[in-house]
Amino acid sequence: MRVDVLTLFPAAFEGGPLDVSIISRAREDGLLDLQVHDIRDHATGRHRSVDDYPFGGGQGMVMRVDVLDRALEHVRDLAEESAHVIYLSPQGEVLNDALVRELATYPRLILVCGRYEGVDQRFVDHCVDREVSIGDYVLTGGELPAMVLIDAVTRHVPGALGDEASPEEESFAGGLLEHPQYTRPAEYRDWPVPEVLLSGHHANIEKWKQQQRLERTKERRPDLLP
Ligand code: 9WO
Repeated sequence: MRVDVLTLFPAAFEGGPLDVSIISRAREDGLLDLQVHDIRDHATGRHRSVDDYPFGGGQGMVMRVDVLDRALEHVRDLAEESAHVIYLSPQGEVLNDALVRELATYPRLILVCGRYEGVDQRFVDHCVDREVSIGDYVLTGGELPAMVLIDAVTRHVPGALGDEASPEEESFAGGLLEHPQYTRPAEYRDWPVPEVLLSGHHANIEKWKQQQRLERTKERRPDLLP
């Protein structure tokens, strides 16, 4: 999968979470081709400004539609594959497991990161395929949400998790939260491991795990239950 990012802060993507562990290996293996582009490269005029005052007044600055459109069309033309264009904003559809899986089926995504008070609505209306939020809070820009989206989607690119792991059989795949997990040492302070897990009785262990998943989901996330 190819992902292009449009941002005013390309440095935010260097030496961060996309440069370690599973995502780093997916990039080395050619499963994820991630390219980050500076929106300011497409600004014109003596001041190279990318933002301006909002029509109608109001606080702060808005990113200009002409600069964004030029940046997007330049990046779109860097590859042949058709691209699905996503703007990260709190006004978007909230990212969940189903949306992550859907986004992972596109051969190419272009992620646009806003700054300031947002982008000119004409850019969203005419250039963006979908607006995505990672949760109901406001940040200082779309860069961290873009990294979250890239991390979540890359895990679903075939081969990215290695041969053993599959994103099919994990939290949310079955619509429930995960059961609690324990490892050695079996004895530590007076903090016991649930006895059934040490019993070797596989049927009982599976029953316990399923019960834990149901109980936790009922307790913590009843909205996930059918
Ligand atoms: C800032 C602001 C300041 C004064 C009055 C109104 C205001 N609105 C905003 C604002 O929403 N700024 C956003 C910053 C504009 C788009 C990029 N920014 C952003 C994206 N913050 N949070 C996100 C985001 C994206 C996806 N999921 C969660 C949060």
